[in-house]
Amino acid sequence: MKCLWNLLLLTGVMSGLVLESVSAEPKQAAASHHQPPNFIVIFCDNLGYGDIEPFGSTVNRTPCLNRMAREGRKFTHFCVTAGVCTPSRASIMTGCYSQRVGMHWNPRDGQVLRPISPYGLHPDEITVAEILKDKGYKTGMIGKWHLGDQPPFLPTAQGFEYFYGIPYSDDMTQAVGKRLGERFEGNQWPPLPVMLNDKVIEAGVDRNLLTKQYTEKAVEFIEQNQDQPFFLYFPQAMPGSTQKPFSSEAFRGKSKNGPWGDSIEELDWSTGQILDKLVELGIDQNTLVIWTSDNGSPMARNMASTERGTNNPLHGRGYTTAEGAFRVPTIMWWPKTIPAGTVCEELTTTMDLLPTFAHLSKAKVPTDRIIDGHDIRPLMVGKAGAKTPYDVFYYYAMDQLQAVRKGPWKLFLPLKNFSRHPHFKKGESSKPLLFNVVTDISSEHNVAEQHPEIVKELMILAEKGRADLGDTNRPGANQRKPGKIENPLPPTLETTSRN
Ligand SMILES: [Ca+2]
Repeated sequence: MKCLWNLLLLTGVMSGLVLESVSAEPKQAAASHHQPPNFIVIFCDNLGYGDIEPFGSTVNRTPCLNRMAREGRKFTHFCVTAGVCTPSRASIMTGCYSQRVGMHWNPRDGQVLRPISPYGLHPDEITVAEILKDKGYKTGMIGKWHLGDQPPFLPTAQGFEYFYGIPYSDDMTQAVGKRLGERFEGNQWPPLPVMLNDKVIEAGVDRNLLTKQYTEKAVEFIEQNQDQPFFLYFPQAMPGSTQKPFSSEAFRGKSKNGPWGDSIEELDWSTGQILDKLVELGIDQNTLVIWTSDNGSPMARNMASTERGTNNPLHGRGYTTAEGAFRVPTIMWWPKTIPAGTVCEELTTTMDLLPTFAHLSKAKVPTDRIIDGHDIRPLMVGKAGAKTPYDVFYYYAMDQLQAVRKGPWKLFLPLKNFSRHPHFKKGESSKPLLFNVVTDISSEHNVAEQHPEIVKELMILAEKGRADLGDTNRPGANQRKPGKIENPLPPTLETTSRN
């Protein structure tokens, strides 16, 4: 018996050795002809435009992302739809503005969901995961969800067959909740819950290990599903919203940029693990990997510093409607399909993933509702002369429309008041500011007076946006509602085991 096992093992090892070098090609060829592509979306948290080397960082070392950019395509005008987490994530999942799906603000939480919120992404919304699952994809999500921590709103209720991660932001710990007290019902917040599917499996997690553990789970998911089409949504927790981002021992204290740099260098390592695994399994030529961030970095008080991330050379901090908040560093990688070492400078957004993935997998884009994103396949593959599909793009802060972009022009609208603005202080009323965000990368030159006709055109487009998506104290004609439940319970080991 023992001999037989040894023989089997030996044969296995030998055939593995022999086949390793040649097995990649047949699998690639078979996959590309018969199977729709796999999708992997790596979505970092609060990582700024200037935080990685392909986008100009000189302090954070990112060799794997450099390679990804060398072998793939950089998108330099790729936008999210909000300067903060929850609304930005609602868009990448639904292909819609967060104002469309009611995830831009709610009376209990404000602009990002807090633990035990009765609100979440409405179960009737169709996520990209649901579209792909219906086409036979294996769908998995690893990391930070932040679209509702109650059972009807969890990833497993929104199209993901597998979920490993934290249902909200990793800075919403029990200790932080205790300090908040009554605010956001902070005193009820449980220890940070790690969930497997719809159950809490760990309460109070060591955040230093998040990137490492998430990466191991991601590699496992890819290995397990290598023979079928899969969609892996991988929203990383780091660098995130804490003062000092977390990293494992191998990275802690190793960068030239403190905890922020350490966490970014670990994210870079994590990306390398994923790309290497795809190549090793011979499925790289049938897998589209998109690497991006959910919004710009908050940046230190001294904006020349990089210790809390940087959006330079773009203007402004995360959490606002600045270019630095909305434009995120993006790389797309799909060997032999996406042209290596190229750059797309056309406006594209996270809302485009749903329609584009639907087309690539031959699924249908929902037609019973408005979807704001577009099919950007021509821009992805570098088709000659391909242009942005956007006639207009809106920059909202919660329910307030603050800016509008058309072509190279971004107009900040005149506002009587606002809670936060990238160009004006609280208490000031803002005047129209017009920037050419293509030629004036740092939004330094207001040319509103030189181009009154463009200001006028953008004001008309703003009014169109307000009528559709709403504005302060004014509902839009085509807004849908968020999900809401009665009596939400804290996600704990006890409550979720009762489900
Ligand atoms: Ca964020």
